[in-house]
Order: sequence, then C-alpha cells, then structure tokens
Amino acid sequence: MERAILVGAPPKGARARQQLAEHLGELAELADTAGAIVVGEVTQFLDRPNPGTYLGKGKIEELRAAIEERGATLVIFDDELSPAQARMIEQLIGRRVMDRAELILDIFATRARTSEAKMQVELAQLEYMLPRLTRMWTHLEKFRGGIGMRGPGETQLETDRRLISHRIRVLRERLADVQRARVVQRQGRRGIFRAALVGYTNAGKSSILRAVAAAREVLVEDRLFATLDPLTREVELGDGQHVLLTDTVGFIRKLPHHLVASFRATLEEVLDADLLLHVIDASHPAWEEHRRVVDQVLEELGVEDRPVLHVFNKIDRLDHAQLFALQEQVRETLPSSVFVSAVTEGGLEPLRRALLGSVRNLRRVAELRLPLADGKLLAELHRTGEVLSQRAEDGVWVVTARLDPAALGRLQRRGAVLSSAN
Ligand SMILES: Nc1nc2c(ncn2[C@@H]2O[C@H](COP(=O)(O)OP(=O)(O)OP(=O)(O)O)[C@@H](O)[C@H]2O)c(=O)[nH]1
Ligand SMILES: [Mg+2]
Repeated sequence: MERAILVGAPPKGARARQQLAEHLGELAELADTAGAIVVGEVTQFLDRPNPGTYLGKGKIEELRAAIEERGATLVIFDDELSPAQARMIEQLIGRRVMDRAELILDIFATRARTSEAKMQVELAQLEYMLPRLTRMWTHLEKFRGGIGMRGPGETQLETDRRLISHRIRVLRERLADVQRARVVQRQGRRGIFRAALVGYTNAGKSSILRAVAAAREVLVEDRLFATLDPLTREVELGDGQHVLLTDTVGFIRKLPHHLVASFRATLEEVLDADLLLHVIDASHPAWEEHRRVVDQVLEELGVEDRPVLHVFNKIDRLDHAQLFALQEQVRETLPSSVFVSAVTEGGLEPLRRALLGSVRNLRRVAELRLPLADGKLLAELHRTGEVLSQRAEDGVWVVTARLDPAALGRLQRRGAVLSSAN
C-alpha cells in the first residue's frame, strides 16, 4: 500500500490557517478513499509559489527528510502543480508526486461502474496526462499509473502522444453515441416534473433519493464519490402528483476541470430538470464553502439560472439552538430553503411538501374536451396530469386537470381541445 505525505501550501491570508486544516483533512479522506495511508503532512504559507519547485528550497529539504523518516512512497499536493513543477519536485525528492486533481481522477477511475462513466473518466485522465507525458515517460520504471492501479496503466503510458490523441477522439465519439441514444430515451419521459439532486460529495443526496423513493438499491456510503452515475427514480408525492428525482455525482473543491468537461453531457441532461435540489450538509463546519464550490460548478455547467431549492440535510446532528441559528442565518440570503434529515422518521416531509408545491406551481388547471371514443387519449391525460373532475357531455369528455405545459401541448397535438385554462 502506498504511504503518502500530504503537502498544503496555500497563499498567505486571513483565514489561511483554518482553511488549510480543513483542506488537508479533506485531502486525507481523498487519499484514504484512493487506498493510500497518510503518514505525514508538510505545510507552508506562501507569498507566492516558487515557479520551479512550488515550495521554497528549505521546505523541499524538510519534505525530503519527512519522506525518509516516515518511509513515504508518495507525495500528494493539495494545490495544482504545473507539469514542470511536478517533474522538478519528483527529481528532487525521488518519489512520485500527485496533485489533488490527479488523486480525484484516480478515485473516479476506481469507482466508475457503467461503461459510460468509465469512458468519461478515461477521457479526463488522458486529457490530464497529455501535457504531462514526458514526465510520466521518465518515471515509467519507478512509478505506476495510480494508487488504485486502475489508471491508464503502463501499457498506455508506453504509447505516444499520437495514440493517446487518437484514443481521445474515439472516446469522444463513443460518448456522443451513448448520449444521443439517451436523448431518445428521455423523450418518453416528457411531461413529468423533474428534479435533480446536486451538492457537495457526502452531503446525503443518495440518502435522500433512497428515503423518498423507498429505493433500497440506491448506494449510500460514508465515502467521497459514492455516486458517479445519475440514477433516476419516480417519487410519489401524494395527491396523484409525481416527480422524477435524479441523483448525481457529488462535487468537491478543485474538481479537475477535465472531469467536469467529460461529465458535462451527463450532467447537462440531468440539470435540464425543472428544479435543482441543492443538498447541503448542515452539520459540516465548512458548509458555506461547500455551497460556494457547488454554485461555481453549476455556473461552469451553465445552469446557474435554474430554479434551486436549498436542502439543508443532516439536521439530526444539530441541537435546537444550532438549527435555530442556521435558520436565522439563511432566512434572508436563501429564502427557498428546507431543513431535513434523511435518517429520521418523517425527516424529509419538508422536502416532500416543497416538491409538491413546485409541481403545483408549474402545473396549470385546464379544461379539456376529448372524443368519447378515444380511450387512449383519456388514459394519457390521467397518467400525465392530476384529474380534478371528469364528465361526459355532447359526445365528448370534459375533463378538468392540473397539467404542465409540455403535457398540455402533447395532448392538444393528439386531438384534445382546450376550452379554458387558468
Ligand atoms: N446523521 C445523518 N447522516 C446522514 C444523513 N443523510 C446522509 N447521511 C450519511 O452521510 C453519508 C453520505 O451519504 P450519501 O447519501 O452517500 O451522500 P451523497 O451526497 O450521495 O455522497 P456522494 O455520492 O459521495 O456524493 C452516509 O454515511 C449517510 O448515512 C442525515 O440526514 N443525517
Ligand atoms: Mg451519492
């Protein structure tokens, strides 16, 4: 097993010390998830990074001593290193150097299950690797692809840039095919209100889906990046209302942009939802920073103007005073918030009520006339809308129902006549 030393060297600043502890704690969790043992930490507050070695000369010495003392086999930087810096540090300390981005890619590679996720991760890894190829070449003998050994292994490192570029093109094409197929699939689901769970990793997104959809098969784990592939379940809200709820991959600070780029298509489709449920771990001391990170990724994905409901989860871990203080704090800044617990009985009721409200808001009450003989059309109306009343009159069904605009349009195209709406 790899024995890792973590390095955190942020710029000097007011909250630098507290944030550094936070960030290194998270980096340790990431290292653990990737299967490495953390054997030490080296930190420094920088005026600005050394262009050649990132850390100052003395710190490199300290790092070298720590490696010897602890028998470390790997060094993980919290900060992003340029390919040249990583190469230089490796030469000076004689150990493999990874940065946070590379570690996250490594975890994604070991966690990907579906062929689509595997392709997306491989694409991101290859794109990350391409500018660093020479460094990886020189260390071919000494170092493996990644901690989990599931990265692009030696055989791929032995190929040249041309082959990697070719592979990147092939992966892009295959992914485009998979995504086209899914668009077709999705058209069958039009007309049902859709909500997507987004948020920082480990916030409890999967737990919420599991609880509200009573879906035991949803994987919940106290690990980072338990979920990689979007998973959708239909949820009954009561009153004949339904919502399609989708669980998505969690975000994290400094998420490698290659990963965001290659997961973009999957995420875009998900985030094409009517409502985003931004799940926040209310019991986490750094929830505000987590929230900002998630907002940034959403912006990067171009969905920052989508309606959002903030779902403060894990309130079972707060006492009354803490919960009250939190509610006071967000009352003005995030007015559309609910406070829930995915693990206590009835703890998700506020979310269910909020979803019901959103579905109702989007759906308008309409009166429609349908041919008596067209049983199929009537059945579709019952399936996609909430029927409030129905009577036969002058050879037609007169039905009052709550419908969303897409469903209404489709029914009209198939022969339903709108007699009034409000
Ligand atoms: N106490 C408490 N724990 C919770 C709650 N919701 C989730 N958890 C725990 O938090 C951990 C993470 O839950 P997940 O549902 O896997 O989180 P996620 O947001 O899907 O995480 P990723 O898929 O890794 O992004 C698990 O150990 C859950 O049991 C809650 O309301 N209260
Ligand atoms: Mg999950």
